[in-house]
Amino acid sequence: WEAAGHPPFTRARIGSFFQEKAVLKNPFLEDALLRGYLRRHLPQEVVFSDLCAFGERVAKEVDGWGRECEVNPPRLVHFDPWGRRVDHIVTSEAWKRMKELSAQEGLVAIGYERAFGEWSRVYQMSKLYIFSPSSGLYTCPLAMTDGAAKVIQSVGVSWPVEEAYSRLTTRQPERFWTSGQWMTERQGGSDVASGTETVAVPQTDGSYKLHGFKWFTSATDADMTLTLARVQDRTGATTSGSKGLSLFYAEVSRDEDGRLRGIEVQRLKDKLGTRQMPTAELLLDGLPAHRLSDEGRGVASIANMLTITRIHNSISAASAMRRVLQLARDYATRRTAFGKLLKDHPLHMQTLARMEVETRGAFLLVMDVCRLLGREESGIATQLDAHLLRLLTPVVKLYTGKQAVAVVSEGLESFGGQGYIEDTGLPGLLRDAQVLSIWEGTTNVLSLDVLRCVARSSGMVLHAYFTHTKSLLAGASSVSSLAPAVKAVDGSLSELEEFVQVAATRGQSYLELAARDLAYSLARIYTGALLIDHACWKGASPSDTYAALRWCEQDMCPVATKQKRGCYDSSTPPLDAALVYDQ
Ligand code: UCC
Ligand code: FAD
Repeated sequence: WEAAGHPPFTRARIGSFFQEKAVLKNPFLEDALLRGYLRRHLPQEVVFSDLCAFGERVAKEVDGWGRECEVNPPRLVHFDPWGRRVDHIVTSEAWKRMKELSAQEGLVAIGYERAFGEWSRVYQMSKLYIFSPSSGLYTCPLAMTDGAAKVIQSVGVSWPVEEAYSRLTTRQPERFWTSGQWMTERQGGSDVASGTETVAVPQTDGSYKLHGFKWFTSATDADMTLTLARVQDRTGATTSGSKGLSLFYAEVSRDEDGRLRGIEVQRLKDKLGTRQMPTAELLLDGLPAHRLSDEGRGVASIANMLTITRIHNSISAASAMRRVLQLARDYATRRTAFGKLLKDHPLHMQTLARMEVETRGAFLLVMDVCRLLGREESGIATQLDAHLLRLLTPVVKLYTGKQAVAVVSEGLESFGGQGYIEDTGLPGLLRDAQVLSIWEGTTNVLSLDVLRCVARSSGMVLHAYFTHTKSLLAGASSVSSLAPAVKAVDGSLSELEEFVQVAATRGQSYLELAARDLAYSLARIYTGALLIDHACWKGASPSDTYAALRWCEQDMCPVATKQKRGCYDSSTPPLDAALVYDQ
């Protein structure tokens, strides 16, 4: 080596080729469907310029903060140097900047200012959709904050929650509050009615002190929370089950010595993802609180929060799919394999196109639910709208939560090995997607919620579903390019109607076994109709038509397919159990 004239010491020669990374461009300008949807429904210049400017900020500035939240996760300091218990959750500067930004940009406020009437929620959620994958999971506290504001609005904005409402919905960063949502205890997150042990001890001034243990509390640096507890009577007894649960409002505050009032932070959770955000176990030891619901109406009252947070969850799911696609399609213009760019390999494009179809479907489904929410909040919802909103909220949450994992996982593969490399930021997208089907109601629990709302409405929600889906299809009857898609949705809808009729004659266990497939069928058929409807709009593009046709090629009514195979018959559960526990 030295004889060849090289110096004795030199840097390693590692070659001259370095792959260019995928570049995040303005997520608003990069999203043809989002812009098309807004051009169709909310074509205000002020909305476009706000979303465009925000998109630019997200790409240039905020995305970096999101990354900082990931690499600098929160930590818990239990004691001060002198041994006093302080329970400080130390968060990154970037996390704090997210709070300021959220207020300034009106990410909660827009939904309550209602400057765009029935379309205000669509506007708000479009902004969150652009923000979500860059937000360092700040969309989680925002979801709960929005949900808390909604609950307060529904119980009445008066003492003791007047001030809280104004802080949750303000655009002033120094006044802005976030809220927690403490429902889960060790015995049960899904079965809240059986799992809640927390008791509320009445105080002489009409307030309460809460004693209990909350097993999962996210974004625990919040300023306030809504939570569930059982009111103790004079003898200290409580009512068990759902009828014993009431809804409480509590502020998270500190005493003169800097100690949390009535709360000990047991520990922070060590999580697969969502690491940017603190999730804690909390001992409530005399937390001062006010009852917001009538006694025993806790679950029904917090249901308003669940509607909002489940819609936020769906926005995050659609947005994670969109983000990985935006990056993947950019990467495909930069990476060469077998002599040509990835974008010039038809099989690679087919893979991305399939992801695109899923993403478009998810987007239209969630935006339609936002549209319905907006109509309800503007006081113009028909009975049909109200039924659809109730039915489609669990449907959109469970469907998009699951699809996000599949699409983001496929998206990671489209970067090859780099998709698996931590500091590209890509693996975090997959980790964070995995939670979307767990919190705010798991897939099965929400499928059962669908059954319950069908039963409690005596089938009216399904009637609304069939009526509206048919009306969406009717608008496309004369569009020949969409005929195969219309035929497919129409056929699936008939199969679904048939299933419903047969299932109604069977017992509850039959229905429960079919619940997940039923929810998937509801999601796929309705989404097919939405894609068709969007493709019929006069401003639609050929890609809108193509996406509708592609979506409708899949089995849109799995519940009918599986019913024909006898999958829900009483012989199935023992076979399933035997298979699972086969030794
Ligand atoms: O996970 C959580 C926070 C995570 C962080 C936030 C992320 C947000 C997204 C961010 C994106 C980045 S908080 C924990 C969430 N936990 C859950 O979602 C619980 C899942 N379990 C269920 O949903 C169950 O179905 C329960 C708890 C609702 C079942 O309780 P009950 O008491 O057994 O249910 P009932 O008896 O069916 O319902 C009691 C009342 C009824 O009203 P009435 O008495 O008037 O008939 C129901 O109609 O509550 C009403 N109700 C509802 N109303 C129940 N569910 C609903 C609903 N979904 N909508 C409207
Ligand atoms: P379980 O209820 O024990 O469910 C276990 C499994 O059983 C699931 O697959 C479920 O689908 C299935 N299952 C349950 N019942 C049925 C049934 N009847 N039929 C068929 N299948 C069923 N909670 C809060 O209150 N506040 C928070 O801020 C919060 N933050 C969270 C943050 C993270 C990162 C995570 C992971 C969770 C958080 N949670 C929070 C808790 C979350 O809401 C619960 O974990 C979730 O609701 C599930 O409850 P569980 O963990 O008790 O599961």
